[in-house]
Amino acid sequence: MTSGHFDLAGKKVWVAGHRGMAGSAIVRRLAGEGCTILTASRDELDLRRQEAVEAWLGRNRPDAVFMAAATVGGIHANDTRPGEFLYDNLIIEANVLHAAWQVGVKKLLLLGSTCIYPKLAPQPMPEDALLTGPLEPTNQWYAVAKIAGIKLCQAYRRQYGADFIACMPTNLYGPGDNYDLVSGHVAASLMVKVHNAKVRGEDSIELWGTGTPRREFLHVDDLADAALFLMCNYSGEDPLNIGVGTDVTIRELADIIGAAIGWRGSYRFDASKPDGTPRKLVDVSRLSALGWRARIDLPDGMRQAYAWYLANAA
Ligand code: GFB
Repeated sequence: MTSGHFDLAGKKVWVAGHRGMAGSAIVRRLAGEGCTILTASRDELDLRRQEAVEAWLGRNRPDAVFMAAATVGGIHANDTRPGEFLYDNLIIEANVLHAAWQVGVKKLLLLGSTCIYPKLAPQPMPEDALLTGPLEPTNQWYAVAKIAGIKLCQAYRRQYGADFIACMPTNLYGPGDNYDLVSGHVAASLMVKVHNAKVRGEDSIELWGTGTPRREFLHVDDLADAALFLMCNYSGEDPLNIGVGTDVTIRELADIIGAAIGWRGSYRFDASKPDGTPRKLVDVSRLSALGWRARIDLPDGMRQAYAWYLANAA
């Protein structure tokens, strides 16, 4: 593992995907760093168009790139839109990384995902579990694209000496999430379901699957802090996990969200929806050894995320 300091002050920093939950948190976190933050709206720049990406990067010439742009969604979206999840993510990563290398970007951080690990990886999952077994079928398309992104970073580092690094954040929650019940991830979806049940005076909500899978949840402000930490302090070929080190069952998550919102009730289980990977807890020992750890615990983070939802999205 290699460390090396990269200073953001005075630099031009592009946050690709600044409208998404992770990208917008990185923009908020960069505010005090003394850098010029570059963003491009989807109307201005379609990242799936290679010439457009090359032209935009050629004009703007960032020093550093946070690569947070991706087509993302929860387990159902991953399972039912395989073409979009594979094509969009492959082409966006290839366009951004290649053009970034061409214009001489000095540092790039790619956000991956813990779904890159085999379905039955050892728990907690160490970084070297990558490519040691079959993927979870529901999100294999997204996982293959993210694995390709990690490999692009490694390949450009080896062949061209580009300082491109990759990280694997665990499941995220927080301000700016996708609150759509069909395409969203579990944390935001359960927040909406519990909120609606409370408002309507209902005493039960629906959970997909069995409620028994275990997931680890990282507040997106912690993710943004970790992303800046790695951008400034890490330079190496090995991708690094970002997580909190503990997980909960989906049923326990629903209880935590209920407590944050002030609702208690029972759960109906929809067996027609998939459970996905039984457990997805990352081994955070490499990131801890570098000196970073998450600060926001799940009950506090959920209360804060719900306050944001009430103020901005409910
Ligand atoms: O967050 P989630 O959609 O994705 O679902 P994954 C996590 C677990 O929550 C699954 C259950 O076991 C779901 O069956 N669940 C229960 C629900 N109720 C609900 C609900 O109302 N909505 C949703 N969405 N889930 C995704 C991957 O996997 O995680 C992506 O598909 C990505 O590729 C992302 O890696 C971080 O954690 O299973």
